[in-house]
Amino acid sequence: MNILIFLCLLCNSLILNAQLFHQKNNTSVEFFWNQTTTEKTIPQNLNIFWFGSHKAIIIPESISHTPEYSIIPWKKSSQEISAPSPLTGKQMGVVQTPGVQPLGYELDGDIKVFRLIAQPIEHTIVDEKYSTFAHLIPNKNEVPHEMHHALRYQKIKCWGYNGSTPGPTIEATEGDRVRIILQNELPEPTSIHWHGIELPNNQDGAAPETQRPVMPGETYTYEFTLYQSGTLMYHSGHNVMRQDHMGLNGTFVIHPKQYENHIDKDFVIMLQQWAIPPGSEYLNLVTMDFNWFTFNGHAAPNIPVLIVNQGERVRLRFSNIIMDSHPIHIHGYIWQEVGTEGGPIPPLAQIKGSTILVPAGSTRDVEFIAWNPGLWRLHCHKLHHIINAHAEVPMGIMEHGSMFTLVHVIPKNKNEPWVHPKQKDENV
Ligand SMILES: [Cu+2]
Repeated sequence: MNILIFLCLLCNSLILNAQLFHQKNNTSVEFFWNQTTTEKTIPQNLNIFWFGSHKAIIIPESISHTPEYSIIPWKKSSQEISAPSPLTGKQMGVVQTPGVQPLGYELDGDIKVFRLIAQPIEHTIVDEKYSTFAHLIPNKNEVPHEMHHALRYQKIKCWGYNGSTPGPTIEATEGDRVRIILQNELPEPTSIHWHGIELPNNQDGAAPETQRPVMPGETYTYEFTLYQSGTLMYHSGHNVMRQDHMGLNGTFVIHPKQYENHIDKDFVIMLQQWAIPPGSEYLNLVTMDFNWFTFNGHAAPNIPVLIVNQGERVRLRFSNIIMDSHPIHIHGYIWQEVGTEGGPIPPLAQIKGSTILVPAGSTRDVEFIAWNPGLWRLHCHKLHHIINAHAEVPMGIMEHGSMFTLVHVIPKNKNEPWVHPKQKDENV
């Protein structure tokens, strides 16, 4: 497969939707253009031509992302990328971010010190080799496989923190003093904005308004005290459209001073979306036609199943920094909206539902008691968001993809008949 990128000589931008993905011979090529395939003939040995209103130059993919040619370099070829900070993988809190390594901290006196390395990463969104939930589905329920759209493999060249996108969840407690040391291994300047956090202006990470951007190779230190609690976020505060879409975001959980130990399972799910031209590992950053949607950087069927025991109190924290809203729905339960990025919602104001809309730039926390055993779907209810690469799938029976996973509520006693909690009350 010979993938080429088109660079417009007039508007000086990459024509990212126009991607050659198959070269039949020297002169006839197929283009993917606004989700339709057209065939064009290009004179041999000519690498400049008109494509619609764009005068385009064809650059082979092998050199299109090198510093000499690229407008959007993913990584400088000479760049050294560090291994994730040794604090990565160190579980020191109580929340789980399935699919993302936890992040521990060091103590400097009373200050909790976290380390984030912003860096180019190669990240696998979905790997056709395995499914996290196929083994849970009874064989007798399977539709003949030939009727299915096949699973597929999708890797992306993107940016992340400490080797992952989203970056690791930062977990601290109201009243803590935190220090976050950012190391920039990106090919361009960056900063981190602490989204929703009430802090001094010079710690807000809005470069260049409140700080000089952190140049490639530089390290920068943020330090502030946490005066609030809730599910908050962090993301790039410089060249935001590109850097956030490239994957530079994460969740920042601040527990209340009086820790709520009534929560048995506390999960963070960060919502992300990507536009990936067919056959490519590079992101299209200039379209709003997203075709991959992920929970914690993974698409179904690779999103970890959330495993809880019957009777446990479960909290799900959804965080969403990117540009679309996602209505996340659960089967078999009515949950309660208990928090936003503004903190806990007073009990009398909590709304019940089975779907929670998570707007762009917001977080939503829901809670439920896992009374109902079984396999329950948890997914976005924008239906294009539960299909992988929806622009190119054939309309067969399509495997669920993108923002789709299961909550597996393990029964206390497998042989017990199903009982609704209200029924139990009636029997008392
Ligand atoms: Cu969605």
